[in-house]
Amino acid sequence: MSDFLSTAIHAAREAGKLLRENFGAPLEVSAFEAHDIKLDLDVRSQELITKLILDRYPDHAIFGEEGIAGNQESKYHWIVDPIDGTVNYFYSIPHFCISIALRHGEEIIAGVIYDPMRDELWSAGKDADATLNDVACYVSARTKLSDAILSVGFSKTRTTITSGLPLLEKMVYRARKCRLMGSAALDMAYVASGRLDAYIEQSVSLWDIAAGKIIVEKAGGSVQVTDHPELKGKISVIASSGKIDLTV
Ligand code: LIP
Repeated sequence: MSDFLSTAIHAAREAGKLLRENFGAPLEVSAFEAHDIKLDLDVRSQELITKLILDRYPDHAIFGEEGIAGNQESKYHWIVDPIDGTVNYFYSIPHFCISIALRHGEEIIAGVIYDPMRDELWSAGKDADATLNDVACYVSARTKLSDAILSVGFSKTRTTITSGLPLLEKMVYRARKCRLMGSAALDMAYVASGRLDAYIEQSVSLWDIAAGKIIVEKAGGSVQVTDHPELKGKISVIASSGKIDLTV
């Protein structure tokens, strides 16, 4: 395993310990928004991940949900979501994760997603297969939308909820089931493990999906990422097994 991957795995597991220790405890809230919550713990988790990565690679850059650090001129950028599923975490819903990806130039070359509550760790690299807890994982083999289970995300604003509802309405009649689970990265990890057939969200950030992209692709799936037409810096994502027709 590359040292990049082992560094990301170590950092994700250490941040996972921090999140487990604080799960269910009173939390410091930095911001309450209509459809989002920011926690002080988001910052503490990213600070821990940043320290562990930059201690190993002092000349690299960190680009995370809670800010940037390190040498931003570096070709190596670590893309970090220190708690993906922060609202779930705040409400003591045990469905959240840490997502860490490494991008070299424009290419994502390593990805790690860690669910500390179930102790499930997905990883993949340019020269490493997609694995769940060190066992190879693959996207689902289902080929019919009527047999599929999909996750649809609505992100954090009225704009994205309004644009997401018609998509959900279309899919909920055609798929076996649709889910809204609140963690983009875990949704992508579940696609890579065949638990979900697809995950669709029209406005997420790079840190939500960077690790999931390489993990899904190395598990045999496909990930389409496009710039959001209206929201600057936001992206739309369709991660799927690549075996079902979603264009209904
Ligand atoms: C979350 C995403 C989720 C989206 C939420 C939020 P966060 O990321 O994983 O898919 O629907 O609005 O953006 O903010 O918990 O890291």
